[in-house]
Amino acid sequence: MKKSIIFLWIALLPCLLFGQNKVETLRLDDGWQFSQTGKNQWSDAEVPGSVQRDLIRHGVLPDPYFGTNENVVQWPEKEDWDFKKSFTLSEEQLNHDDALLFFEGLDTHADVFLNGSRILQSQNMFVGHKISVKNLLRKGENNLYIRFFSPITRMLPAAATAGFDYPADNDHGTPKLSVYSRKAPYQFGWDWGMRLVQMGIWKPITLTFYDKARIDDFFVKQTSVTKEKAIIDNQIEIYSVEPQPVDASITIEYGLKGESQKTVSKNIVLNPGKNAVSIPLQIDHPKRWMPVNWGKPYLYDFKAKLSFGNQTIAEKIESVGLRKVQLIQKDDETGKSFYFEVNDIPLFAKGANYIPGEILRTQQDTAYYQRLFDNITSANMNFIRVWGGGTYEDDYFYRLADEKGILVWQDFIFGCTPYPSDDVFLQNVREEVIYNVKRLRNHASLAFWCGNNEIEEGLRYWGWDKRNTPETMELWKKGYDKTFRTLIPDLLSQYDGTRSYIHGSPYNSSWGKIESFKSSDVHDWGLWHGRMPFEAMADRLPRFASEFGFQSFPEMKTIRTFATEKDFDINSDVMKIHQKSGVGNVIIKQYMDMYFHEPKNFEDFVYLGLVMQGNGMEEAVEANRRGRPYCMGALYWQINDDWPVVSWSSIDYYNNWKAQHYRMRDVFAPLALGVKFADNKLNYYTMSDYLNDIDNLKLTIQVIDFSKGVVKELKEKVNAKANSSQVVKSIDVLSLISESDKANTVIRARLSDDKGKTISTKDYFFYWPNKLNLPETKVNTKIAYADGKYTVTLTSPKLAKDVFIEIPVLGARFSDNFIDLMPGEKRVIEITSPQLQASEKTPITIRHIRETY
Ligand code: NHV
Repeated sequence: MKKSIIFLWIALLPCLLFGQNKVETLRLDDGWQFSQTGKNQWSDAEVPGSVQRDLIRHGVLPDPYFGTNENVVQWPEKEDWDFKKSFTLSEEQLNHDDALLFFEGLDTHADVFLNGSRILQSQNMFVGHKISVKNLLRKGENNLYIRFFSPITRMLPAAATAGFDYPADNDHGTPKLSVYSRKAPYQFGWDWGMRLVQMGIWKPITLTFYDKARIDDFFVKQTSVTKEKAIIDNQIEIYSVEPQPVDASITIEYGLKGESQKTVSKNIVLNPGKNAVSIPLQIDHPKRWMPVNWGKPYLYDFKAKLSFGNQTIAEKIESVGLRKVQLIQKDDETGKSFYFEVNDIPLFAKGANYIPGEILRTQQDTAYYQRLFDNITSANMNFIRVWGGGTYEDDYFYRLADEKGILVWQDFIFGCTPYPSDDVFLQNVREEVIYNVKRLRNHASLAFWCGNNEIEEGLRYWGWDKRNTPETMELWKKGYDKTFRTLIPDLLSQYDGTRSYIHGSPYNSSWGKIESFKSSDVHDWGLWHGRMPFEAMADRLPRFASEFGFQSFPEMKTIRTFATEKDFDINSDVMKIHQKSGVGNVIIKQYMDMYFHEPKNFEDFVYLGLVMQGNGMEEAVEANRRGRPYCMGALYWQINDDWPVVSWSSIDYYNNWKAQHYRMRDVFAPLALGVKFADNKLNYYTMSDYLNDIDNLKLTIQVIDFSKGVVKELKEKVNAKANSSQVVKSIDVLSLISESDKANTVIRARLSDDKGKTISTKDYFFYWPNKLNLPETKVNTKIAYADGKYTVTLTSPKLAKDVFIEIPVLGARFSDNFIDLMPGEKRVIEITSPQLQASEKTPITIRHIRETY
C-alpha cells in the first residue's frame, strides 16, 4: 500500500503579513478521529483520506487487492461514519474580521457541525465549500464533527421510486445507485476497476483568518491571443466584510515568470459582500505557450493585489500560458473535420485516456503525478483525456500539464449511462460545473470541455430502448439535452467563454456505424469488443480516435503481488476477480489463437498477451498517424490502472511499462517512420510533428533473413515535411525477396540525420508470429551490476523476436524492452531503479517468442 505524502500545495499556503493585517491559514487535517456511526469506537483518521483507506491502514480491512479480498471489503459502503476533531484558537485569531472554513472536498453525503451548529450539508464530492464561521468560533477548544451517510442506504429510496433501472452496466452493485450521487462513478466498479464505494474527507480543510476583504477568485481571461498581442480581461471576485462601502484599489502585476513585471491599477469602491472587478490589459508580442515539441510552454505570472490605501490586504497569483486552442469541426469534402488548432496551427493529438490512478484516490500524491507526467512525456504524447467516469483532477495535475506542454481533454464526470435530470439533481450539477470551471479555467493545458463519455452513443445504439419503455427513453433523451446541450454549455459561456465544448464523446458517432467515422471523433471498439483484427483499423480511420484499445494481463511480477502459484490459471477465482471485463479472457484467447502458436503455460500466455497488445496497438496508432490530415488524433484507451488488474492499460498499477507503452513511445516520436504494406509494396512514411521541414535525412532499408542476417541494403535521401505525414519511399517487395521468403524475412528501416544519428527505426514483418518461421535461438546476456542501474548486453546468433527482459523489481525502468534482436546484433539495455543493488545481483530472465511453443 502506498504511503500518503502531504500535498505539495501546503508549502504554497498563503500566510501573508500585510502591515497589521495578518492573513493566517491553518490546515485542519491533523488529529481527526473516526468511528462507525453509533459504535463509538474511535480510531485516528488520515485526512485527506477515506473510511476504507483508514480501515485498511488499521488492519480492520485486509489488503483489498490480494487474492479475492475485494469480496470482503465491501461492507463499509452500507454504513454511516462519523469524523471528529477539536482545535484550539487564540483570542488574537478571533480578533480578525472574519474566519473562513474551506472544505475542498467531502465524499459525498455529509452533515458538518461546528460547535453545535450544522454549517453544511454536502451532497457532491466535486464541490468545495467556503463558510464564514467567525460567529461560531470560540477562544480555546473548538469542535468539528462530520457525519458521512452511506451513499448506498442514502440513495436506495431513489432507486425504489424511480420506476426503472438505470443501465449503468459498470456499476457492480444491485440495485445500481451510482447515478444518484454526484460521486466518482468508478468507485462503484468498472470493467477494469474493483468496487470500493468510499466515504470521507478526500481533500484538505483549511481555516483562514483575515480582515476587511478577501479575493475569492481571479480569472485571467484570454479574450484573444495572437502572435502580435494578447488581450486579457482580469476578472477578480472580492468579498468585503466591511459594513459600509469602502475605497480600495486593485493592482495586477504581470510578466513572464522570473522576468520583470508590469503593473496596472484600478481604484474601486468595495460594497459589503460580493464585488466583481474587471481589469483589461494587453500584452504585445506575447511569448505564447506552445505544446511539447512546438516550442516552450511559456508561463506568465499574474498577481492580483487588493489594497486599502497603501496597505495590501490580499493577493492571489495565477500562472498562465497565453495561447489559443480551438476544436475545429468544419464541413469538408470528406465529411466534417475534428481536430485541434493550437495558436492557429493544426495539431495531431497523440496520447491516451487517463482514469484515476488509485481506487483509494487520495493515495495519489505529488510523486504519483510526477511519475504519471514522466510516463506521458517519455511516450512522446502531447494530449491526455481526463475521462468522465473518474474525477476532475487535482490542481497539480493541470499544473504539470501546463509546465510540460501537454494538452488536456476534460470530460465532465458523467459516463456510460443516463443520469437523473430533475431540478434538484441539476441544481447540484450546476454547482459542480461552476465550481470546477472556476477552479480549472486558468490552465493553459486545459484544451477543451466535453460533456460526458458515451451517453449519447448509449442512448442511440446500445439497445436501451429494448429494455425500457418509450416514456423512459424520452425522459432520458430530454434529460440529456437539458444537462449536456443546455445547462453545461450555458454555464461554460458564462464562466469560461474561451474554450470549445462538445456535448459528449463520441460526438454523433458510433463504432458500429462506419459512415459516422467521416465526421467525428470515434470510440472505435470494433477492435476488441467487435473482435475485428488489428489490421482492420487502417481501413476504418476516424477523423479523431478518442478511444480504442486492447487488454493484456499485467506482467508476472505484478500478478505475483496478488496471486500465488496455485492461482496461475485464467479461470482461477483470484485471476477472475482481477479481470473485470466479462468477455475479457475469451477475447484475449480468440485474438491469440489468430496470431500466435498456443503458448506452453500461463506465464507464456501472459507474455504473449503483452506482445500482442503492444504490437497490435502500435499498428493501429500508426495507421491513425499516417492518416493525417484526414485523421487528426490517436488517444488510446487507457494509459493507467487504479489497482493491479487485467486491463487495456499500457502501464500497470505498479508502474511497469507494458510492451504497449514502449511501442507508443516509438510511434509517437516527434519524427517517426511509418510503413504501410499494400499491393505488395512497402510505402514508407515520415510522420512529423515538427513545425519546420527537415531535409537531408537518410532512409536505410535492410532485408534481414531470420537466420542469415542482412542480405540486402538500400539507401535513400529523404525529407520530413513539417507537421504532416507523407510517403517518402515506395518499394516493390518482389524486388527485394521472393514470396516464399516472407515467412523468414524482416525489413528493417532506419531513418537517420545528416550526422548518421538514428531518429527512428521500423521493423516490418509480413505476418504475425504463427505464420513466421521463427528460428530457435539462444539470447546471450552480459550484465554489469551497479547500484541503481544494471546494464544488460544482448546478442543472439539468429532473430529473437519480442525479447522481454524481466526483473523482479516493481516499477524498474528499462531503456527499452520487448525488442526484436536481429542475427548478430548487439543491444544494450539499461535498467534503473533505486532498489537495484550491485551487491544483490538481482536475477534477470529473458523470454522471446520462439520459446513459447
Ligand atoms: O471497455 C473498455 C472501455 C471502458 O473501460 C470505458 O468505459 O469509455 N470502453 C469501452 C467502450 N467505452 C469504453 C465502448 N463500449 C461498448 C462496447 C461494446 C458495446 C457497447 C459498448 C470506455
